[in-house]
Amino acid sequence: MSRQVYINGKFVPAEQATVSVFDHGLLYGDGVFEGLRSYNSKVFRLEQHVRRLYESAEAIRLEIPMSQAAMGEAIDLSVQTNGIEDGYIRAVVTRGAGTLGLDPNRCHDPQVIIIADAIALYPEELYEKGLEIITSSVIRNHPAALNPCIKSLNYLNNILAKIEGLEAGCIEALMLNHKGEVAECTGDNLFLVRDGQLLTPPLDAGILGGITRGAVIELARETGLEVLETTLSQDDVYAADECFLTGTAAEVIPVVKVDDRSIGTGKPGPITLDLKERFHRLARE
Ligand code: PXG
Repeated sequence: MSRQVYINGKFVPAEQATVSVFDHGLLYGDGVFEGLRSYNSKVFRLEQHVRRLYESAEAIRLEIPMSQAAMGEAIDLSVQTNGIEDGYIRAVVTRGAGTLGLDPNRCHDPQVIIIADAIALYPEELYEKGLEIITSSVIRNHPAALNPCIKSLNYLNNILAKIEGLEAGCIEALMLNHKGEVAECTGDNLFLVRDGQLLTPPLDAGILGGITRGAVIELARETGLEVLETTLSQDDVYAADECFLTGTAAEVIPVVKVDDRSIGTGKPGPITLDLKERFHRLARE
């Protein structure tokens, strides 16, 4: 059976789930999205993702034509309808079809789309060996230009950094902010371990407040680790004992090299591996 895609209140076969070429989501990247994950057919931190979707929408003054509760139900239903156990879900809200001009007031029909699919996992080997990443020359969007807290359909900032990473043979790339501070990776947040403390850039470094990031901070505090949300430099990264990334797709993944510099022992560290296990259990419990 073909995939059933939710679009504006109905489930239709994937091939029939289409939007207008005049949709400002396409013409201008004018819209918002969320990437969620299901484990055993249950969506991880559904309410938080839905809240973030609505916060993103509010930030771009896009009114989503349904309640948060109805959105949550539609996301759950997308997973059930497609018989998905471990899956990846994309929720998208576009500004809708308008005219060939920026004016969002000419768009009257926001499109609500939910796609539930199987998850494409990173190879297990990467979790055992750890990632090698580079620092991209592309800086993260200035928060006063397009705040990285908004998960908008305009991901070019991250995509340009991702291209640079891929050209260097890396599946992730570290992005600095306009002040040269460590921000995050193209689709993952960054953590360091230094002297037994967990460090991660604060939201005002210009990052997306990752839901996995939040869960890992909670888990770390539960185990008695001190967690500091603090400004980090590239040198802090190079000098760290351990480094890892967090994200819905990656969960917790160790980083062992940044810009050809080995981090710590050059192997995934004990605190990273412990948090990776704890998150794995939390997501599946
Ligand atoms: N930073 C950025 C810029 C992100 O886009 C994260 C951090 C991690 O946040 P969560 O809430 O997932 O812990 C993200 C989100 C994909 C994909 O298809 C993943 C993200 C964004 C866009 C696409 O893998 N990650």
